[in-house]
Amino acid sequence: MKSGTQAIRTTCPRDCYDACGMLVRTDADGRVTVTGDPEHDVSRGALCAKCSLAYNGVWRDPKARLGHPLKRVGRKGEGVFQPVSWEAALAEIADRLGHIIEEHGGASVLHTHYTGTCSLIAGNFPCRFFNAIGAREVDPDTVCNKAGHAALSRMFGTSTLGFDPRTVADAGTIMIWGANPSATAPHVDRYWLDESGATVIVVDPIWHDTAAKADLHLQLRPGTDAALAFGLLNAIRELGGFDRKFLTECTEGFASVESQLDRTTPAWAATVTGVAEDDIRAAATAYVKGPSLLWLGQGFQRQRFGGNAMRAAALLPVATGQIGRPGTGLLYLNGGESRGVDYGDLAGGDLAADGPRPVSHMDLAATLAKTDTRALFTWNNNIAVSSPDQQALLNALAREDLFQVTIDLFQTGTADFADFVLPAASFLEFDDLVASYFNYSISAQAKALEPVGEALPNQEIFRRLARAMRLDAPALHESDVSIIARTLEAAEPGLTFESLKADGTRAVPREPVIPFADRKFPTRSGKIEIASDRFVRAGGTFAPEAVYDDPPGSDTLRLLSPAGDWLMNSSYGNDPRVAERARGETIYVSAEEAGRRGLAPGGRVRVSTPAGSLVMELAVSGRVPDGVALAYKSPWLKAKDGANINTLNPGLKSDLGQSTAVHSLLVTIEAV
Ligand SMILES: Nc1nc2c(c(=O)[nH]1)N[C@H]1C(S)=C(S)[C@@H](COP(=O)(O)OP(=O)(O)OC[C@H]3O[C@@H](n4cnc5c(=O)[nH]c(N)nc54)[C@H](O)[C@@H]3O)O[C@H]1N2
Ligand SMILES: Nc1nc2c(c(=O)[nH]1)N[C@H]1C(S)=C(S)[C@@H](COP(=O)(O)OP(=O)(O)OC[C@H]3O[C@@H](n4cnc5c(=O)[nH]c(N)nc54)[C@H](O)[C@@H]3O)O[C@H]1N2
Ligand code: SF4
Ligand SMILES: [Mo]
Repeated sequence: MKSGTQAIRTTCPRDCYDACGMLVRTDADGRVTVTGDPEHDVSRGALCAKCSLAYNGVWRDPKARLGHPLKRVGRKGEGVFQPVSWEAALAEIADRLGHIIEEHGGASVLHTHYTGTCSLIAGNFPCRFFNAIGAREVDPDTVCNKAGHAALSRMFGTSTLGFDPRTVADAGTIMIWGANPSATAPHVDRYWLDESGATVIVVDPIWHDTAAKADLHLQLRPGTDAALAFGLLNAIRELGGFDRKFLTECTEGFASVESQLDRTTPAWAATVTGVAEDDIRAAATAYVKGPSLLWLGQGFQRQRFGGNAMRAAALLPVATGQIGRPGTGLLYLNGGESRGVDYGDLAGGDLAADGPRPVSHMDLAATLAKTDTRALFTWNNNIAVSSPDQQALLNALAREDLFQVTIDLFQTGTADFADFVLPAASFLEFDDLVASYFNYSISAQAKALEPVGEALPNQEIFRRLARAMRLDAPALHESDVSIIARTLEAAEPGLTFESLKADGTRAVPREPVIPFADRKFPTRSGKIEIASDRFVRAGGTFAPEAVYDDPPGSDTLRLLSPAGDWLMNSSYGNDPRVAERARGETIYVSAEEAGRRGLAPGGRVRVSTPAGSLVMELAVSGRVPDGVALAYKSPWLKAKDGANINTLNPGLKSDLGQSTAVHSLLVTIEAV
């Protein structure tokens, strides 16, 4: 390090499995560089390419960042604003909000948020304010992973207590079902997976980089996951791989699964899924041999029967009793609860009393179109880009009688509609905590830079707004120092922020966790509830079923729009160096599908659903099977430029959790 250079250790809090350790270096001339922390276990000195560019680009660029509160002077969506002081902005917001609540009640205020930052305080504290005023929440997970949570939490009693990646040394097989770590967990992919020594099986319609290097890639037709799972179960039974003792002692309802198995032979599953029968048998053999870890991704449950697909895939460890021992188990997302994180406390759950029912993201556009919603707050997300029913949503956001406040780092397409845009400080600019959703760890997010302009952390914005509204519940004014200290004490007695900052990341608990080692499950019965009325009441079927989607007709393709390498949802789409690489306007199909339609690579095509259409650039790719079109999610969108892929999605729902089924869209593609 050059003399006079200062380095501050911190953590990337974006929505990513990795939670990389970072160094923010400031040299003697004041020049700042953001890099990976060489001493960090996960990232080992490198950040992903997108963050490397963005954190040394648009993320710190005062010309790109919002530096002052803005008040709208133009029409909604036009993006014309004038700067105002924090005092003036907060006073007027408090006044407008006060009147709306008085006349129409707290439930006429809607707030939508997600994981712009996953920092524990910045990601949760604002909910205290909304709970206190009785506002209505747009259920955040419904745009992402709710079907999976709804399935696993009913089955196991929790969806956030997954295998501990530290136990990988004990695993003989790792099965990755519907996740793409090569893009969404790049360091986990490169180090944890590659160094595991395990047999790796990937279940995914796309031949992505993790699939390409796996020992076995089960390239199923999208929407046939449950059929594949049942085919695997049939093969496993034939191999004598069922753990009958475990099934009897620890589960309820397996008979409803077993009664379907005679029919779901590997040969049948091969016909339905498009995966070779031999590969299904090989995967079953490797899984049974084990010990096996099953990583259930978030991508594959975004389909019509996503909840059922999740329940079916999760039967593999259940039927084989590969739970509660090192090197076994399943992981969806690891919640911070096992590290002492109390999300109810962070988000002020106690303040909610009997709050109004949350709204699904799938119903957001329709909800906003009605005049009973009078005010909208958006923070930590960019709904104009990421949410479905895009055209209807943009129309609803244009309602002149809807009072909108948006808090972001940037003037996003969503912010263009706001009456007030409030500048958020970035995670580099304040202290907070990060709890990885893959590893059992807790990390310091340490202030490394001064905020851009007058930007403030989310939590400080809501403390000030609470003050402006004369709301005096102590939780609304609690300091970050107090929350950090309490959270760390719960994570590990005696752990201070100072010592965590020195280490960057701390493994919590110190010893690897073996979930369900005691064979007790936090369900009502204490067992794994494979089949139950609770699923029926939630809109699903009693037991998981070997159902599947038929292949698309000859003129349509199934559109998958998962994460790509270059964007973090819509974030960084406004960084020119990132946008150029992200190729957000490209749609990929197989050479056969292009040929069948007479489409030339590089040509402009119209992609349509009954909900809308979009002009994109066609590319031919060997990674995409016949019957499928691939586009990456969420290129940056300014409303005046029109639309992105979410204009094609009318807000399809999955079977459980009112959650997104964005990967079930059928599209037509024709030359323009
Ligand atoms: N680079 C990057 N990283 C990210 C994000 C990003 O936008 N960019 N987003 C973050 C967020 S918000 C999330 S939720 C996570 C998600 O990260 P992951 O859990 O990895 O999920 P996705 O990448 O959405 O989708 C994973 C895979 O699901 C596959 N898939 C689609 N349909 C089916 C199906 O019917 N069956 C099966 N078996 N597979 C299917 C897709 O082909 C894709 O390869 O990533 C996070 N990390
Ligand atoms: N077609 C299609 N659509 C999808 C998906 C898909 O797979 N396909 N994936 C879905 C999924 S999994 C998800 S999670 C959603 C994600 O959708 P969004 O939640 O909209 O995600 P981002 O686009 O990253 O928006 C995050 C915003 O938060 C801002 N931000 C960052 N840090 C802070 C902060 O500290 N404070 C504040 N106030 N703002 C901050 C960023 O600048 C950015 O504008 O998209 C969903 N949409
Ligand atoms: S987004 Fe993920 S891979 Fe990229 S720097 Fe952040 S934690 Fe690391
Ligand atoms: Mo997500």
